Amino acid sequence: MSLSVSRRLTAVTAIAVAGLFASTAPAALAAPPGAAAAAPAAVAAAPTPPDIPLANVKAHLSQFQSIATANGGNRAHGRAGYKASIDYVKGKLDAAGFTTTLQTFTSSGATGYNLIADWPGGDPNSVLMSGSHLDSVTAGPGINDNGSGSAAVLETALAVSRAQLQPTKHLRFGWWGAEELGLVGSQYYVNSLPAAEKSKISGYLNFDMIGSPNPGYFVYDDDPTIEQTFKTYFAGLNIPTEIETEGDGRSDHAPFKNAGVPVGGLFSGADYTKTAAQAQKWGGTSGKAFDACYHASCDTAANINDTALDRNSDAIAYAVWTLGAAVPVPPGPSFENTADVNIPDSPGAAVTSPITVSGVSGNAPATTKVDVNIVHTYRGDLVIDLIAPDGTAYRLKNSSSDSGANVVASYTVNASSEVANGVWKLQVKDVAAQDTGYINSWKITF
Ligand code: DTR
Ligand code: CA
Ligand code: ZN
Ligand code: ZN
Repeated sequence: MSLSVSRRLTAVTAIAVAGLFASTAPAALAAPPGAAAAAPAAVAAAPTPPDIPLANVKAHLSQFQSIATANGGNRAHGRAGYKASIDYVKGKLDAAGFTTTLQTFTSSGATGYNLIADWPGGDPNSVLMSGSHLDSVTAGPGINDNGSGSAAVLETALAVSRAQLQPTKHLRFGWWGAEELGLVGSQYYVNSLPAAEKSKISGYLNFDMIGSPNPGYFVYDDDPTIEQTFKTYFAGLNIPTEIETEGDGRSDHAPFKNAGVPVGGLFSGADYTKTAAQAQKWGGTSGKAFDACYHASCDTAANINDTALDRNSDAIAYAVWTLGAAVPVPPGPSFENTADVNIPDSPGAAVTSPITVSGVSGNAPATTKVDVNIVHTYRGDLVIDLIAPDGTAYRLKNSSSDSGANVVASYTVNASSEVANGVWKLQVKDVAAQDTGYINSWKITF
């Protein structure tokens, strides 16, 4: 493991220079202050999803309100208002060219209905499904819970028709009955699917309460790719998001998740209280519920925040177009340090190269990517770790008898328990005598 003289001289003179922090973040995320902003990395351009017209979504909500008003004030399972809601949604989809199926089931002695709508075309063995429950509680019209999700999913489906979209995947949409009785309709649908059909569903996107009057922007943290799709969308709007933590089992994605289907979704909050920190970043009122009319008679057409409904509706379209078109999801923001850092031969101390991450909301993803470029004459000498801002070490590479030169590699780390912002470090230690080298550059992508 001897060094050539020139290599040795280089190694001796190599010094750490001021870190050059470049970020290739989505346009809306500025590079860290003082950083040399690199040109944004080229990413596969996802087909341009449409803007979902807020007025169209609100028109569906107005219909749901009228239906409730004309049918005892609610749209609950087993009541006339629910069946009228199903008939309204089905009529729109039939007219738009969807293949619709009305699935009936019985719950609490009443007939329930699921509506399934398939957009003709796409790979029948790779189905992207979007859904929402259409029923309300008996106490009120259920315009936010969950007219909001149902109207947004409906309008996204109608946008697919307007665009005559020809996605790679097969697109399916669902409106569930009797969710308020305990996810009855969606569970019935999943139970009714043969295993072979279940395995064709590449993802299920759930939208239950997405227009809360005192809104938060929550993203389900289930499937990492679906989660990243939504986070990338909101990052493009410079809107921070949080992970939805109220309860995995609390909406219609649960039966799909329990059946092994990748799931994700969006949520604007229910009866939990908005904190001061959340009000600081999202606006609205701290100390008040995200939706003070949750499961109450006041959950009417007035119980909606238009901005949240609009943004979440557009996010649904973005996800359907991006995931359905099977175009690689644009990566999240990345940050790089290109400063050379000399690695002393064993038994020298470990060295580190820092990257300061800022402007990234929430936690790092389960698929945090670390690209490493190390010049060294015997890479088997090297132990490489990623050190999170809180000091947690993630082993990237152990030492070995690999006598090859250099380490040019990508590692994927589940750093989802780490806050993204802060100082991350690449730590390298040479644990075998002779041979030295230096960290040439490294990059972290969220
Ligand atoms: N259970 C839903 C509302 C709800 C409460 N927490 C979450 C979390 C994620 C989605 C939905 C919800 C309902 O009452 O319909
Ligand atoms: Ca919009
Ligand atoms: Zn509810
Ligand atoms: Zn709901």
